[in-house]
Amino acid sequence: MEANIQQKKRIFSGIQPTGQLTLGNYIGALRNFKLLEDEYDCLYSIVDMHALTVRQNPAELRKACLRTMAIFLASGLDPQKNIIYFQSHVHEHAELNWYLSCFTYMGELQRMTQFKDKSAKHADNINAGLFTYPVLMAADILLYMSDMVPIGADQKQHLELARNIAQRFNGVYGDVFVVPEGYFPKVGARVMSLQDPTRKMSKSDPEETYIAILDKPDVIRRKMRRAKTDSENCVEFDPENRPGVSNLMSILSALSGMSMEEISETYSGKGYGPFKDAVADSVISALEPIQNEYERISADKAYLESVMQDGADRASRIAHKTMLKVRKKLGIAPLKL
Ligand code: ATP
Ligand code: LTN
Repeated sequence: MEANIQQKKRIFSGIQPTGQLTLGNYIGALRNFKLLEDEYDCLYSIVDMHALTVRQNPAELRKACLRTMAIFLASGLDPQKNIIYFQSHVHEHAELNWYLSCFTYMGELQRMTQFKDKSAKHADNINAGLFTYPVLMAADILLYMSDMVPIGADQKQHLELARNIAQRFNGVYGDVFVVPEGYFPKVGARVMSLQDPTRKMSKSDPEETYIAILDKPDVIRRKMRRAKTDSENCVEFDPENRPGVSNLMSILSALSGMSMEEISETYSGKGYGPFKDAVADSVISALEPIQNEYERISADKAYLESVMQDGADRASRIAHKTMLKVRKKLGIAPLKL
């Protein structure tokens, strides 16, 4: 059985249940999850322990966890084909996190740009978890011997660190971990904020800066119309000088399959109005089916619970095997001699 599972390459990815999932999460990560489910053996985790690096309201976090799970399922991920589960339900993540932290250098963590950004954002709570966050992420990935990790461009640096940790560990103990590769979308790997297109769209920023996967059509249209562009009325892909328009073009291209040239030809010289409406239309038609499914799935608590339990069981079985190997290699005392 296990041998069969291992014939397919393995994929792991995680999304934090912090607030509302955004169009950036969808284009950068979630959409690819579905595309990979037939060819690979996939684990998709709601990384709730990562979410605690920023102070959370418990009732809100609990809701966000279930909402994220329902969005995973509503986006079409099949829980039979994929292992969909909560990070905190598999205790081995925390254990491997500790072991790997002993193979990670302070200097490496100090270079992480997400740590620098988040420390600036949460200057009153620069906790040790925020600093060691990438080690837990490495543990998530390495625990399942993952070959590939579908992520947005903002996670490239963290993945590189996970690779370095795996290689360092393997250098000492032999080939224990698989060294994972990143999988990035061709267009839309970094969807930018609608209000400050030099920054990435982020679910922990103010509402008007992002489109939530669950935003209704009128809200999407309004946010798109208000999205920052420039005064030149020129639909041309130039991220450096026209970050706002270029961001909207990337969104349209990622969702419609149109090339940048086609978009330019179709919408240049007509003012930004029709262009922004077209972007809004493409977003609405991509998100509408997910929203309809979401309504149905989120009302079915028994189903959500069964997916959670099954995911935790299946993930735990793999995690358990990895940890037996890791503990043995490290010389950690086994219970049975
Ligand atoms: P937060 O704002 O709470 O830090 P986030 O919006 O960055 O959250 P995560 O849960 O950290 O979201 O990310 C989940 C996945 O979505 C990751 O693979 C990440 O690379 C991807 N992602 C997040 N934001 C974007 C974006 N703006 N463009 C493309 N991909 C993104
Ligand atoms: N760090 C990621 C979320 C995340 C993740 C992972 C992504 C946690 N563990 C493992 C891929 C694989 C983020 O902030 N977007």
